[in-house]
Amino acid sequence: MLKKILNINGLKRTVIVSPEISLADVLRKQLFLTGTKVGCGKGECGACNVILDGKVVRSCIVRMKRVPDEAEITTIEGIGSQDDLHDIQFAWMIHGAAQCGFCTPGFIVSAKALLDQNNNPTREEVRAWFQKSRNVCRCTGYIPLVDAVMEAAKLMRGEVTRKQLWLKLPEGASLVGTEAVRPSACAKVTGTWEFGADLGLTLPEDTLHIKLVQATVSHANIISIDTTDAETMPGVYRVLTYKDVKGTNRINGLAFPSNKGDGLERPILNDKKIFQFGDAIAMVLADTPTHAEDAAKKVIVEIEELPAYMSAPAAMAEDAIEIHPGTPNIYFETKVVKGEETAPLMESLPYVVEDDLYVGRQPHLPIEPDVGFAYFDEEGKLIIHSKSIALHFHALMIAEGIGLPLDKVMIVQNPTGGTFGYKFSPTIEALLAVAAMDTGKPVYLEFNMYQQITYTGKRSPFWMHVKLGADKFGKLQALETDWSCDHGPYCEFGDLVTTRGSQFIGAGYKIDNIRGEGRTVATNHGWGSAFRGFGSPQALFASEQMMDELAIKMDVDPLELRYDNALREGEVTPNGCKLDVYVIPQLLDKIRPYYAKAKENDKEKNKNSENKRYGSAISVLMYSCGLDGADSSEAWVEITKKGVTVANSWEDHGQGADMGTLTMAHETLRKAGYEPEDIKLILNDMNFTPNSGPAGGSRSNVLTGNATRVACENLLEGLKKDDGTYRDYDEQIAEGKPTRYDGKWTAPCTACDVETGQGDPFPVYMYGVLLAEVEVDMTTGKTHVDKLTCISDVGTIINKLLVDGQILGGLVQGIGLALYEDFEDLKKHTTLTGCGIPQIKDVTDDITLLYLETPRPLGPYGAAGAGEMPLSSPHSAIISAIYNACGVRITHLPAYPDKVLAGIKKLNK
Ligand code: MCN
Ligand code: FES
Ligand code: FES
Repeated sequence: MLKKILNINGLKRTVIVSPEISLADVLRKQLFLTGTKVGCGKGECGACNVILDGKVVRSCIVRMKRVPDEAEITTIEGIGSQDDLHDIQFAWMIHGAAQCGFCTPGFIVSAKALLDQNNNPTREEVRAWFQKSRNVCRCTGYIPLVDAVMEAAKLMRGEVTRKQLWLKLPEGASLVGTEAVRPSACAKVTGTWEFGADLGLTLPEDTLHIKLVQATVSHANIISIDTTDAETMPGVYRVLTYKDVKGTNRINGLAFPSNKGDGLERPILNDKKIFQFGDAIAMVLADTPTHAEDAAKKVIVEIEELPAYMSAPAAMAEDAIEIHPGTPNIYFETKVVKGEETAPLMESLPYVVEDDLYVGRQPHLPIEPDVGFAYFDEEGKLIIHSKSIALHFHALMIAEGIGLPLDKVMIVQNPTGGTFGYKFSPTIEALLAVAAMDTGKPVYLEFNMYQQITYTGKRSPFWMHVKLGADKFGKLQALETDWSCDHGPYCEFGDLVTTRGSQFIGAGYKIDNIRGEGRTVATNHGWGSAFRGFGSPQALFASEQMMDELAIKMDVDPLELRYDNALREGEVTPNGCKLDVYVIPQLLDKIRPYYAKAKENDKEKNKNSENKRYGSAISVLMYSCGLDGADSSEAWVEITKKGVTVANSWEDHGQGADMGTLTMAHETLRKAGYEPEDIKLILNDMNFTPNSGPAGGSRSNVLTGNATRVACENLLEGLKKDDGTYRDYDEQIAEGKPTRYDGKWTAPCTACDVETGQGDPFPVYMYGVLLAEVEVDMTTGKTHVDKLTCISDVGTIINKLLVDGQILGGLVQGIGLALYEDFEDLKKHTTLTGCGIPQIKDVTDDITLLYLETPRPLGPYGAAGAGEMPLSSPHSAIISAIYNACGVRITHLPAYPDKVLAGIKKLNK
């Protein structure tokens, strides 16, 4: 042990520490300075950055033996507080730079060190500084962070005042469309927004720490699990296997009726088989995480290894055994049957293109790894705190498996450091439940980044073959599609994501005749979970690429081909239904001048360059808001002495559910004179909040926005006096009238028929067009995205900071999907860097956002959603821009340099 005296945030603190422990652990766990976050724990993300003797250090990799005695340390707590914000924190808020907020303290600490030595940096200097400090953000696309530093520098130089920058709305004004700052921003920028691992430190002393025994192979029969040695290890309380699970030990995957599986493929703790690398086979519960981890190594698992099918084609091979005995590996099929038979048509058409395309297993890479805890409350209810973005779904999906009645399972969402959809699936909820039920004690489980990456779900890869034909006038006449969705071993939402192939291959265009067939395939690679865009990045990559190939074949401009074929008033989607609004031609009109200029620039730059080639291209972005069919959401509101309380389960990944709810409620309630500060929010705690459905499918702004609006309208109706004014709380009570009102909204939609793909599944859609400009290094094959210009139509913009943030973050994940990100190699793709997370150097600082605001008939105050549209097909524009730069078309993502280089070499032969 070492005794150290440290000068932390200006205060002398004495700590007794192990020499090997990290500074981050001492700050967080011994000094409770939880503003410093731990993401990767390996020096890759900068979430843990602090200033040590004037230098930014990643505190997760600084061992205490290396920290000098009397070191001066500044953490986020020393930079400013909620009552006394630093200029950087203030600037971070007004630029919407904290989405989930998990990376925020680390960035602000780095920025402070930079501005202390240079209060007038250039944007390039700021970017270089964040790169050097290894700060990584998965939500924002980085631009708002650089904007915030530049603004903070101006404030610090006295060139502008906070008063000038802070949005002050006149009394009674609407919040809609403004840059009002989200309610959680102040806590996020001060490091006081308490994430799961922070709350974990507040649990009672007898809390048990869980560590998992996980599979190290991808497919095997389990012969035996021997826990004897582990049980005798120091500090161990219990070692649990499937035998200790009181229920069916299965997660309910909510399978479609036509799914050939029963939806109960996924064990909570594996019993007979291992289905994927990382499967949880046993849980050790001990007094400390280290004791649990040491004991987990002593559990002996005897297995018989089986052939592992690591892709859809491998699992579909004739000789492949059934991964889930009794269920075929192809367990769900769906078709598209629209218009005439396409085969004879294709024969007769002058222009036909076809290709094979692949979009892979993109990893979500939130900076906060999965974390949660559980305990029983005084009424005997099991309370599970996690990163769930589907509270009521998840309770339903685990109740039988753990063996508790549904009404005894309550899930609460912790402040969450990003999910990007992986938390649409339950992850550790059932494990926590099993542990709490077995022991009756509070239990805590946190993943490290390796477990986060190897255990949690991934984007489901699509293997697609697409054929598209046009007549001599360039009008699309026929589309044939075939797609296989590799959904990993667990079926949950696999059928649903497969239907996206029928809904979005060819979306946005008038194509009267379509035949298609898609299937969901069980494999032994990482299980498929929702990922932002949910099937549309796969589907649209195929059809957008085919549009570009067709344009080349026809020798027409790809923008004009899109323009000529874009859906117009009254025309129908591949599902045979009308759109909510018809705006794609207008969006193309708006982008046309930018596109023309980009092409000119490419020409100029290519004239003077040999080793670098430049190209640009566009893609149409489009996605739906809602779960298929009659999706619905609920909210309630209550008038109180202090104002109005609004409650819903609009789960927050980081996208801004708090601001969405506040704006929807305020827009309705301001008729009765309520101001934003009169509105209190209760969000995401099943003990209090109703079933609003998951925050997936970009549905919440529309569905929960509408439910919140309806609840507020019902309240106003209940408060209304005969003279048209509204009763206050006292008057309402005095008249014996109710104070609480519910609101529910259901989409007037019908799910698609799996035999034909025909239906009217969604109430609202989001649209965009992206122009990508890239540079390809002809000697290395390396692509850099130089510039993006995106025009979006997400209906009425509810909050400008939120929508800008959604679009920037989504587009940058699209750069990742196109160029860098994958989870394929179980040895290499196990860290943030290994998986290819875009760092600030990988992302252009030149992104222009343009908007068209077409009010949606069914959207609350005309709004659509925004979350997923920007990741629906940006990668297609980037891939086609690479083609336009150097003649190489990458149809199997990502476009790693070696693939591009191989293409260049082939062309040069
Ligand atoms: N919004 C708005 N005006 C509009 C449309 C949307 O102000 N016209 C705002 C909404 O109020 C909301 C946000 O934009 O705060 C996104 O709205 P919506 O598209 O309805 O999406 P949800 O609230 O249902 O959020 C889920 C969506 C999905 S599916 C994923 S995945 C996702 C995402 O949003 N994951 C995210 N955005 C994310 N953002 C962050 N930072 N982290 C994630 O993990
Ligand atoms: Fe320390 Fe990632 S760099 S947590
Ligand atoms: Fe940066 Fe979420 S705001 S990771």
